[in-house]
Amino acid sequence: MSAKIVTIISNFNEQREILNCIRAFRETASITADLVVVDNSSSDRSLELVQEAGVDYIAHAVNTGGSAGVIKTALQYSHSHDYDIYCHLDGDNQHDPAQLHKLVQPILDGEADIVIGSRFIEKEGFQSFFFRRVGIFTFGGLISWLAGQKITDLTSGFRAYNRRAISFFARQYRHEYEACAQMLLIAAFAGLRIREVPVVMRPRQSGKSEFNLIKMIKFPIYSLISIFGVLLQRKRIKEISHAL
Ligand SMILES: Nc1nc2c(ncn2[C@@H]2O[C@H](COP(=O)(O)OP(=O)(O)O)[C@@H](O)[C@H]2O)c(=O)[nH]1
Ligand SMILES: [Mg+2]
Repeated sequence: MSAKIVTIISNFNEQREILNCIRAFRETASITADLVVVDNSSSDRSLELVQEAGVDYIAHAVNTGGSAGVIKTALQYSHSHDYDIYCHLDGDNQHDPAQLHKLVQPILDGEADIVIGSRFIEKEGFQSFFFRRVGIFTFGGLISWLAGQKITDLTSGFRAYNRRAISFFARQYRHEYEACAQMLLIAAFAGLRIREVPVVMRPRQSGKSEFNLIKMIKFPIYSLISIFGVLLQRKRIKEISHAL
């Protein structure tokens, strides 16, 4: 029996790239999967373009203040539509659908619950800018140590989640998580197996990254507070994960 897979594209004001992203998926995806776009209340024409392209979509009525809100919706959608695997692509076309099989295979082989596409294993393609790499490296080390699992590309959204991970985050874990980093620590405490695979990412061609100067300053402070918050809830996370 083949796995039921959904690929969800995160969109916020990606009018210049969203169609390239959809086209790349349709023409080059290395897996068979349904396609859904989650729009985080874009103010440009991107949602219209998605509608014109005839892709299924979910449109948030209000912006959730960052991409984590899209991932929550995507996990809930995957759960309520009974998918075995949810693959995530960013709408800025940085993630290559031709590499999706790399994310899905460890799940099909029963080796992982969450697979992260990491650009820092083979160090090819877009590597992000220096200060962000320093942040990813520092917090990656901290999270890897606390989680007991090696994570090199903490902020990579290019991921696949299996049924256990989908179910845990959609159904059991009701608390807030703001960032990718915090989410991975929660996952590790819940006993979910995280695995990284090497991928090559493209640089963003247009639009703006959500990591601007203010976020770069806030990131280490927020991350430390949220990591501390997760540590305090460690016991409870373990308890609810037993209900999986
Ligand atoms: N800036 C921003 N991006 C969002 C939001 N919601 C969803 N996204 C999408 O999240 C994805 C990743 O964002 P991006 O800024 O490229 O992150 P980066 O690649 O890690 O620098 C993109 O596909 C955005 O369109 C939001 O509220 N703000
Ligand atoms: Mg991006």
